[in-house]
Amino acid sequence: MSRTVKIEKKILEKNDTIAARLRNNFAKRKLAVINIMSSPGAGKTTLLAETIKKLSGRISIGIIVGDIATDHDAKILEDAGAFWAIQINTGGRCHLEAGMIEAVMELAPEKLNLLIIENIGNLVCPAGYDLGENVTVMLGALTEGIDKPKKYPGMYRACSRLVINKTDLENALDIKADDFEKEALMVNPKLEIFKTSAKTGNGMNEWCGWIASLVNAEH
Ligand SMILES: Nc1nc2c(ncn2[C@@H]2O[C@H](COP(=O)(O)OP(=O)(O)OP(=O)(O)O)[C@@H](O)[C@H]2O)c(=O)[nH]1
Ligand SMILES: [Mg+2]
Repeated sequence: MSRTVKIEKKILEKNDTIAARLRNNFAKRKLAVINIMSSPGAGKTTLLAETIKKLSGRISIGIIVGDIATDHDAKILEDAGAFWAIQINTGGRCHLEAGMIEAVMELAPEKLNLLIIENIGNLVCPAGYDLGENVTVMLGALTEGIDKPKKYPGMYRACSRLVINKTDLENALDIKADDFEKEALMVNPKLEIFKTSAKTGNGMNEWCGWIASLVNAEH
């Protein structure tokens, strides 16, 4: 058992070293970087596709998407107007690691001014792996139920922003976004919160306004 813990510690230390190097390189390039995490199907790709459609005329957005298999999401985001979109298939690993990001950044075009990393849908492991980002965003969907912040506190504490998505389904689910917000704030009172429907566009102006404000901001 103690051997397992030691190996895990070593992997995380290696990840942190690469993440620090990445952060340094992102800063040199003046590149804002977001790591967005959620459970599978909460709406990351849909939200990002709508975000890119709104902002791609003004901002060169690069996307790195992690999934266990398929290039489905990268294709959607490329079609939405991403300046650069690349898919990482982990084959079975349930999270992205800094080494994977560093490897694909060798292919990134110079002209990017915002990089968004869509992490693998999973409410546990991605929270433990620094990817050199400036901002960590958690996306919770009303369809998951409002007990999730308390059941997965590590993820909610690892993030500084929370998007509560699928607000169009409030009535159908009989779950209020305001109640989800209260639960999340009990776990992490510092969360800054957006409420969106990537389907109807509700709340998208506030979310996209914040995303745009990250470009050229001091990191
Ligand atoms: N009603 C509703 N459906 C949504 C919303 N956002 C996403 N969806 C739907 O939810 C499903 C999953 O959305 P995705 O964007 O693929 O979710 P994801 O988080 O990227 O999923 P993974 O990458 O597999 O983890 C799709 O059928 C979307 O159309 C929303 O705001 N409202
Ligand atoms: Mg996706």
